[in-house]
Amino acid sequence: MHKDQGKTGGVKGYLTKRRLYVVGCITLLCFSFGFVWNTYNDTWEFTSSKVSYIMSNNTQDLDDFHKVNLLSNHTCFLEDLLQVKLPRMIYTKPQILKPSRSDVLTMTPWFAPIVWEGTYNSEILNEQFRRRNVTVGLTVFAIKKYVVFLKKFLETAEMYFMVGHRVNYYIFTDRPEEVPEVVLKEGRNVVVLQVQNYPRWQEISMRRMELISNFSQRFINEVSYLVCVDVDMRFNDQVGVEILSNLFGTLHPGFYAAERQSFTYERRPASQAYVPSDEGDFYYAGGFFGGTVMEVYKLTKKCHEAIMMDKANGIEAIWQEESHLNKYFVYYKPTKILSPEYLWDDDMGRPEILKKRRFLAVRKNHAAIRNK
Ligand code: UD2
Repeated sequence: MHKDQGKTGGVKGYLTKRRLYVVGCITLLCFSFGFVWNTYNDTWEFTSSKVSYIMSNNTQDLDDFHKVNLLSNHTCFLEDLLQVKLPRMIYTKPQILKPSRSDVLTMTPWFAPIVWEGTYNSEILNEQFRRRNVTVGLTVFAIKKYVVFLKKFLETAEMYFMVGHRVNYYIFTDRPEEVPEVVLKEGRNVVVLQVQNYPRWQEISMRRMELISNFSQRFINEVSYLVCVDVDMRFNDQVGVEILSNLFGTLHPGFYAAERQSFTYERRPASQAYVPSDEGDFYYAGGFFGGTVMEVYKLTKKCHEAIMMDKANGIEAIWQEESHLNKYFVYYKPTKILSPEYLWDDDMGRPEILKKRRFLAVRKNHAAIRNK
């Protein structure tokens, strides 16, 4: 027998006894290492799932603990817990027994808040909306001579409207070349939408419903909310995310304290805007409403259809689209209502309840500006 053959004759000339011994030792070492490694991992998994178990519910019985342990998926829960970071939110605590305003109604009977100065904290609201990276669309019509209002409107909007948020100004006009250039802050854009004009100012005012609904296909891809306002206005104080909600309307400055009977709703049953004398909550202004693009689409489409039906029947509502808006809000209640702070006219004086005048009518000479 060859000296390298030994008792394992089968491996003749290939593995010697000594080599086999070395291979055996290495194999044994590998197995031992694997066992130690697995045991270490199992112990770690056990420990980490135990941490998550303890954190989640320390009153569970042992069966539950085993279930949790089995379900655990190699995640290091402890590390995850250490990574959870939430911003601190420091502000004055709300006081249940001390309402912030007791001089005005701050909630409707259908639980829609009415927004007055003192009823909200803009720091909390700004934080919530910024996290959602919300973009707001502001629609405004400047047809014919009304382009003259755009400069002041846009300049003051840059100072006070949705400060710190993303804004698209959608300017509907028949005179795109007359839209003034205004310096805009970051994240804010002017979009000029060329539209036709009409001879009568009433028609221009009413057609806003049709145009906003027609452009909603575009708006839905670009903004989350739409705010629809008159152009012969200027911002005079902050108008921020506190106004945003699914569907909102604004109390008309001339009627916020009036009784139902004095609201200038359309009272002729022949009109689609007709509201019976024993219905209605508030009188809303045509010059400031809004909501999500979808809700504004539904509102403007419905109002436009009603306007067209009236036209076919040879009737025009007393306050044009404002009458149709008011009819809509009787049956589709707004989810938030803006106080007259958000649409004021200094000709109405300065009542005590009005802590801010955020959006003010610009005085205009009707004869000189309308139908021109
Ligand atoms: C009230 C309403 C307005 C509308 C109107 C209907 C308020 C503050 N305003 O405003 O929203 O319901 O009654 O009668 O509640 N426009 C033009 N070119 C024109 C005419 C009008 O661009 O030639 C646009 C412009 O955006 C203007 C808006 O239509 O702001 C409403 O017209 P208005 O301001 O002359 O009507 P007014 O003041 O009676």
